[in-house]
Amino acid sequence: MRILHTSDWHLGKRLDDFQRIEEQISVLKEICEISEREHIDVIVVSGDLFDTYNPPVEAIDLLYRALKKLTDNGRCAVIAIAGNHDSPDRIESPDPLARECGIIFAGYPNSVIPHFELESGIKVLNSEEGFMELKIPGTNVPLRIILTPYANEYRLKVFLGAENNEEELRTLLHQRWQNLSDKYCDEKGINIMISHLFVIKKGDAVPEEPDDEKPVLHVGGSQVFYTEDIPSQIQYTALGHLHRMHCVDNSRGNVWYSGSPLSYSFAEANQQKYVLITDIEPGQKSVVRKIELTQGKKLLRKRAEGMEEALQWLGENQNSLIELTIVTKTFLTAKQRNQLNNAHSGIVAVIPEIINPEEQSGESQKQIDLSRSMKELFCDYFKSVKGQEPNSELMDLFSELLSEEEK
Ligand SMILES: [Mn+2]
Repeated sequence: MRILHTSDWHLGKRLDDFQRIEEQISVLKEICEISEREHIDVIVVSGDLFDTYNPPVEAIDLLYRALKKLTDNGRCAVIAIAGNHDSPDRIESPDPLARECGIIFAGYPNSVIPHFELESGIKVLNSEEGFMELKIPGTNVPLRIILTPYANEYRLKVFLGAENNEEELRTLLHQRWQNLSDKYCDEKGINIMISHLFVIKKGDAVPEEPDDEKPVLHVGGSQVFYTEDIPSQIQYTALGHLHRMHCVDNSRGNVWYSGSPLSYSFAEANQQKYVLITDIEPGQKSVVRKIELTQGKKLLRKRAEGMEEALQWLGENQNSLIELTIVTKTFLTAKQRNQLNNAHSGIVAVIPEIINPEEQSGESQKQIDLSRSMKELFCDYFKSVKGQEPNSELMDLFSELLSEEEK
């Protein structure tokens, strides 16, 4: 059985003012082409399908079109779960229609996939909370899938009946996975897991999460799970959440993040993007291959020594999105900014790095002392912007605002 694993599409995501939808259309088309060429049996999208709970219309349109295309008229099963950026209810809402095409959505860790059968041969053989067993056309071997879409700590605790700390949550989730595996996952079938969680191999360094993730995931403590919590019957674990493609652990079953199909922040600058293809036979170790994606724009970070170098480099790196640091003696003039923007249409940010030894030792380098009072800080700020002390009328107004804030 051949499985294509992708995740973190973040449809509708922008980079500052830059739309990425055209790139998303192209890269999903590329994934469809890879799927056809490789004769894929099952496609897995491991969460963060959309970038927000209320995605724009063109993102919704793109998701359904792309998933429908990937099913190849119901021949190929497509399984997509919710990530922390997705609204679980929104993900599941088109489910009855989607199932008719061979698309299966799971929004919650306790979602139950209803029994159904398609003319193409896709059939749900078994189903309970967080688990399903599928018949896939063209093979007699059943596919067992443990499904754990993203749940925040609170929801996960309620779902698992956990009360206390992270350690307990981890143990309970492990027990749940193990019980499902012991019940369904023997060597007569193929056993995989699909999840949108932060998973590391115990003892490994904790990788950086995507730029936008930290506030979401770390409310009330970090939820890190370990590959040792994954039951030994599971031959492949298709993870979503981290945007860099990598193997988390291949000591027993293979555990991989496919990563996102596009670089979505400058923390991912210069990353090559992939989809993963896994061949699995019953009772055997899975074999994983990566296939490069070529359609997205590269995100590039560049530090240029002056305007001349910047303009030349911009000319040489056209089809990309750029964060440009420019070493300069003064602040950039409006004219210089125009020159840069005329040289390249994908400049996301220009950061002037001012080198001026005389000024550096002076006023501009002064540290802000946050232990001082709000009024003193305001005075300083006003002086630095206006070049004079605020008058008493303004200070009275400021005091009034402060006292209202305190109330
Ligand atoms: Mn995520």
